Amino acid sequence: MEAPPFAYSASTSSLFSLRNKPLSSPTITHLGNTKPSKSFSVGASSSRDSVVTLLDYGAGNVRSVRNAIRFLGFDIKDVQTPQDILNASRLVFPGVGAFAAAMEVLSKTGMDEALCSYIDKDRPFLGICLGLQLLFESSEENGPVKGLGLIPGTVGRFDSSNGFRVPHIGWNALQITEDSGILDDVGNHHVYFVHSYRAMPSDDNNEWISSTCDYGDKFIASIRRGNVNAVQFHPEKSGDVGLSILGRFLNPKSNMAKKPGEGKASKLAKRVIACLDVRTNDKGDLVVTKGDQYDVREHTKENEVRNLGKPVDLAGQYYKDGADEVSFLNITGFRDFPLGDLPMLQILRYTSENVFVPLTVGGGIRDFTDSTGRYYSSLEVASEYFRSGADKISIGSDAVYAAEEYLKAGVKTGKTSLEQISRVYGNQAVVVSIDPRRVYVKDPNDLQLKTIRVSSPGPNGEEYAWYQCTVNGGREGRPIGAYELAKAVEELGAGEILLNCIDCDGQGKGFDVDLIKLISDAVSIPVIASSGAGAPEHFSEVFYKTNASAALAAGIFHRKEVPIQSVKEHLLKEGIEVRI
Ligand code: 1PR
Repeated sequence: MEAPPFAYSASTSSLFSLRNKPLSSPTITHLGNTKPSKSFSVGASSSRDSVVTLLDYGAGNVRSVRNAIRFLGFDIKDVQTPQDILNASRLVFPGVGAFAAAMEVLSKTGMDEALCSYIDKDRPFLGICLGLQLLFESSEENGPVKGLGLIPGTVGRFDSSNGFRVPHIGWNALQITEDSGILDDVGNHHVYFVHSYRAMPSDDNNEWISSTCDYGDKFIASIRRGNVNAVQFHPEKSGDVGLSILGRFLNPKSNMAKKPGEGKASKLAKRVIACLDVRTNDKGDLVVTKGDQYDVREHTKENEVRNLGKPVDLAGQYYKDGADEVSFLNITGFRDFPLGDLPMLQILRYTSENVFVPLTVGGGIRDFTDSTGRYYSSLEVASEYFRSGADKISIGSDAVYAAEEYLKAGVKTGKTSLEQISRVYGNQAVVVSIDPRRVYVKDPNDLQLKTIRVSSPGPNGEEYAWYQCTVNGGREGRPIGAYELAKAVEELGAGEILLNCIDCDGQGKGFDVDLIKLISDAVSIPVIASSGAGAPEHFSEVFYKTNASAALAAGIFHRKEVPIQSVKEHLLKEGIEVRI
């Protein structure tokens, strides 16, 4: 098997040579690449001021952090040696991957000592996510594992037994202490978190804490001492609010050109996600399309693929409109090979330069042998997506096969794409997209699969149904239900479920509440409700009646029937917390 193109499992001598190797970058215009106007100008006054040193040890996607720093008008110098850390005038450390692997790299390269010395001298530092956790004494993640030991305390896993979904994914409010530095003005706003482990406040670390967050437990959302800052959330994925936090760190003297507007954040917000189904049309251009029950062709003589716009332009528009996340589904990925599909990777690259909320990409994530006999593991495919700007990847067909195999054998092989990718990138980076179709039955005892009593009877008066999983874009039904699949993929390492419904897709009559309730009650990972949104009321209905953490829509946004802002205003009016 090929070695994965990321660094921390490889020898540390290759540490800085492997990462972010771009594929060739053809100029592609049909994707759309309109640059949204910048709402910030933080700018630096001298050329030395304009350089930010970035510690990227090659364990995953820090492209978004790079993009955000560049967007704010700064250049990046990558750390190559421990001395680069000591010479930095300001250092950003966006930790990614698992705690133990990160510590191993830092100690093998001598970066650990350089970091401790830099921080001890109170030099400007910003740690992000794992970059905060590593400052603590130890972590329970695959451990205990020793950390840098600068802050008293142990990083532990969230407790999901109290009903809170783990990973903690989404937009949450902060409780800010008085001297919060770069977090000034953030108190009333949501910022984006994605993690399963967290550090807890104690008498010993109290003096470090600049904000906490409430998610089942009260955990440390940020620390500050002098010029040393670290945040558990992702400023580079927190929209305008996040950019303003980064901007204040990069240039403390700057007055941000635009302060985030007023909000009323108090807890975890429900997310509204815009989804772009992408595929090549008959002219060979990659377009955003949208199906009715997965049929994306116009019912005309030409029978063309429905073309609803350019992917990069639409993603940029949805970001400006307030989407909490943007998902790209390469809907013919099951038959094409995504690494041969440069435009899809280009879409991610262009989009991530200007869109500062999480990006998910799905389609075709599986092992593949190309026409020359070259074998690519699903991990390589996912790695390329991450390097191109994805924050999460979504697996469809391959997750169905993995779940079937697991349920049949009763043991995990550790070899499925789901297991491999979540082991390397963490389960918060792995979404499983389910494409079920409702199958009505007269008698629930006829089946061994989970059957539910449906709220409206089937065509022949059937009162029960099960939800059959499909693969290959709904083309093939499989002998496994959505309920069985969801539980199996949670065990295999999925961090989130994107729950489509073929019957409801493109119908505009509302989400399949029966299905979404069934699945969101069955698992303890977040569930994204998808398919069928036709009006803002459908979003409030799904949040009232089910435990969905997010709701996704496509058609109503592409056809400009309902703006994202109207959905959010409606949810707020209904007393459902959303990010503004
Ligand atoms: O199997 O790993 O290659 O992944 C393929 C991915 O592509 C899966 O996530 C699968 O859901 C998706 N997909 C495949 N074919 C289609 C199709 O439409 N012909 N799209 C397809 C799935 C569902 C949602 C849609 C919502 C909301 N489309 O993406 O956006 O239903 O739509 P609405 O708000 O307009 O009702 P693999």
